[in-house]
Amino acid sequence: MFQKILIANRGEVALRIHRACREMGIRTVAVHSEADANAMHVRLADEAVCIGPARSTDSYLNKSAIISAALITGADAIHPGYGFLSENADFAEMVEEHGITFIGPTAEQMRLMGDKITARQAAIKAGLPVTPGSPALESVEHAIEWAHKIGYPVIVKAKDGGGGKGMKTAFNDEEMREAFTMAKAEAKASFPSDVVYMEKYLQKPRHIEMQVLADKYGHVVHLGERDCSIQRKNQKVIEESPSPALNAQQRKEIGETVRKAIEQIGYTNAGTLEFLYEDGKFYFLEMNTRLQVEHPITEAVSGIDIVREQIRIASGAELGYTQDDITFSGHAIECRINAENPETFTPCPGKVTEWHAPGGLGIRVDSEIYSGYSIPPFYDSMIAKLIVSGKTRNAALMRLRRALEEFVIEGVPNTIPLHQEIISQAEFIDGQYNIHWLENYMKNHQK
Ligand code: MV4
Repeated sequence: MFQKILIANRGEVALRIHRACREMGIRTVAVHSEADANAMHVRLADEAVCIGPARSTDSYLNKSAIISAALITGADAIHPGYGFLSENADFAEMVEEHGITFIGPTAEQMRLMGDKITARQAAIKAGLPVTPGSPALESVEHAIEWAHKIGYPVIVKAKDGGGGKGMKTAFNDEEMREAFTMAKAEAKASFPSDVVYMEKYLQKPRHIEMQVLADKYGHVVHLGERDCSIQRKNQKVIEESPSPALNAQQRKEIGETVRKAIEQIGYTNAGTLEFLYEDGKFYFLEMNTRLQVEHPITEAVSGIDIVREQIRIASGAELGYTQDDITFSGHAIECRINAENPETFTPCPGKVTEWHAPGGLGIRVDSEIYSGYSIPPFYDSMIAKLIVSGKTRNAALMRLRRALEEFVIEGVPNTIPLHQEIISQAEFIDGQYNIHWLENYMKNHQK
């Protein structure tokens, strides 16, 4: 097992990784920018190294500074967390070339599953269901030809797209001409490649993702699903597990399909397969080859410490259990609490003058914030994750209502009132929502 792990991240996820290390008897090295000298992740770690100026590109994205910090402190592994370098195959490769273990999949697996087109091909080969789709589109005429084959509506996507950029829907030939031209132009402006392709457009899907763990000996388990449909502008707002849309039989089926696919692909460590779900059917979208923000709801219902498992797997340990050993119990919901202006949703950094996190049975708060902490303006606006669990969805909901009421955050505007509003809506309470629900709701309830 590792003696010392360098945590190549900041914020709550750096704390999350530190906590797993501590419980495993592993020492930790924090890295930080000049703006983060007073951050909680720096205070908790056994050692800390300043890796550069405030801007992420100069610090948390600075590969050689991070690897140098690991070499100087004698760390034998690096955990990248999420965001920053977590899905950067070149970084993973560099880390390994320096004799340090990268806690995650191999660079090769990251490249295969990180590229949308190759991931889609690998998914099809491994038996995962996907939306009907086209090859790369050469011209408007070619696009229209494919749209007729697939049947309207369709969605044109950039090969290298992300965050919804370069995506255009078309419901007929006229719209197709514009969608193709616009998607291609947006792709050219924003991504390395202006290659676009199309898929059948699903109009009211849910976003459901499956968590997997795989060791280096071909053992794979799934840890059930997370429903992440409550989102706006491609940012998840609330996630829950299990999904209110699935029954036990459907969960078992998609779980087994995913487990076999991961086995066939030969992927290792923790990963998440994203699907759209509509009318009882799943469609693979893409894979995240990292730990995810919303992993705690899976931990709550499966009882498995995902970060601990990532570290064990990376060190060469066997999973030591099979799918039949995993049981799911209860229901968990996570609210992402961001420091942002409630009207414009722009980040609002500043000093947190009062901080009191809720507690009690079934409550988990993952946050780097303390009373008197100044949130720097350079990074993501998420300041806390509130995770509640209960025996049933309704019990979790009642507990969530109570916990949001108990939460005290003063000094910075934040999204607690938004969460309170969402969870009081009939559609949310009934679990009747899709990926468009929150944006539609907000459009219709502007103050
Ligand atoms: C889709 C889709 C409907 N049909 N593909 C948006 C982000 C990108 N990762 C994939 N996205 C979508 N792909 C087909 N064939 C709808 C979306 C989509 C979406 C997906 C997941 C979560 C939020 C979303 C918000 C808008 C659109």
